[in-house]
Amino acid sequence: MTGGSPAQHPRATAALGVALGVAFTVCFVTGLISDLIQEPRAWLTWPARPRDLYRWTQGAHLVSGVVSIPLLLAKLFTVSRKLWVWPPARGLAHAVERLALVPLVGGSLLLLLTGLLNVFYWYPFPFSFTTTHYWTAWITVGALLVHLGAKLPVAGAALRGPAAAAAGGQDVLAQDRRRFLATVGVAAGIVGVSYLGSIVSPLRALAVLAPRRSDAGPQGLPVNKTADDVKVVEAARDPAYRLQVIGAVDRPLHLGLAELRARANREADLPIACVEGWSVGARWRGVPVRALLAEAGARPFTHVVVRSLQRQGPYAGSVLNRPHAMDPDTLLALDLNGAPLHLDHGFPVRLIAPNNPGVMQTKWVRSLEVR
Ligand SMILES: Nc1nc2c(c(=O)[nH]1)N[C@H]1C(S)=C(S)[C@@H](COP(=O)(O)O)O[C@H]1N2
Ligand SMILES: [Mo]
Repeated sequence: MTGGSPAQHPRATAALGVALGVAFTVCFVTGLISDLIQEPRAWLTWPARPRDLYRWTQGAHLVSGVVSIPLLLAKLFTVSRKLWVWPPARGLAHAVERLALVPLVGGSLLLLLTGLLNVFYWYPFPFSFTTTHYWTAWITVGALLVHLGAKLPVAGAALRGPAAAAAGGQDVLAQDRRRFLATVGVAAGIVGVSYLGSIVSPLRALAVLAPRRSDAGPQGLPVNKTADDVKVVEAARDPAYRLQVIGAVDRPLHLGLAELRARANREADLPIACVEGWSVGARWRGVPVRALLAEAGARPFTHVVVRSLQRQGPYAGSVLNRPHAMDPDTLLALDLNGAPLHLDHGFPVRLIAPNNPGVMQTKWVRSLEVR
């Protein structure tokens, strides 16, 4: 019916389509979650518990994304002959369906490529990664809905229909097709497990395809941005450093390192979950933000703005919503894994909170402003 290789059969296309549909849905939803919670929204309060929820959603984002790469390439292969049929459209509905393939295929490839480059810290594009990735996702999902509307009945029929006609030759073809799908499945599995290794610490040794090990770096944690990268070395080492607790408070605080250390009475095991493809748990010791707010006499507030000694860049600050600010394990950390915080991990103090995106775990904290 389709000619070409036995893999280029509607049944293979449909099976890959189902797998891709699941992977894309997981990837889209987990991506949206990450985007939504990085800005405070009136209608959504991201909770501070469970502690590892964000870590799991972003692990799912990463794994569903990388698994989609072999699935998508295989699916494009199964339909490659059909993409160039002539005439290009048999009517208006068919034309719409085929036009939607442009944003669908283009968008999918762009999403997977930019995501993968992000994991490898390579930004060869002149445009912003997050904005491009975000809007491409919406365009791709829109095109995917059109595609599903057109193809769901076809795919259903292909999956339900007889695997092969009774003729012996057809059996061989069906076998070839199954072998092809199994190979794609194994490839997707290897890629997925490998990236799972950069999220789940016990599987670390399996992270062979991931660009970095989650335990590389000072004090057993990776460093994306060093103090030198963002020019905070001098300010962080300045003996005149004071942490400011300001805003809607009765008694603003200005605390030096020794005063902070005297208040560092809480330990917590909390992960850093970076969207750029790794996450790792660590033991932190520091001053509970809640205790600082109480000491400063914080008035009723909705959020706390955290600012870094780093003056520029998208991660020079973050916002703690109320549940995060009030969680007893939300700390300004001074120690990491039993030793004083390394300069590149945010010395003199860094924010660490449960179920908080890595990008919001601000390093080199200069002030907390209660709002
Ligand atoms: N001031 C500041 N804090 C920051 C960042 C930064 O660039 N500047 N990077 C964030 C990101 S993206 C992550 S994942 C965590 C851990 O980053 P690290 O590996 O650079 O320590 O710190 C966060 N805190
Ligand atoms: Mo990150």
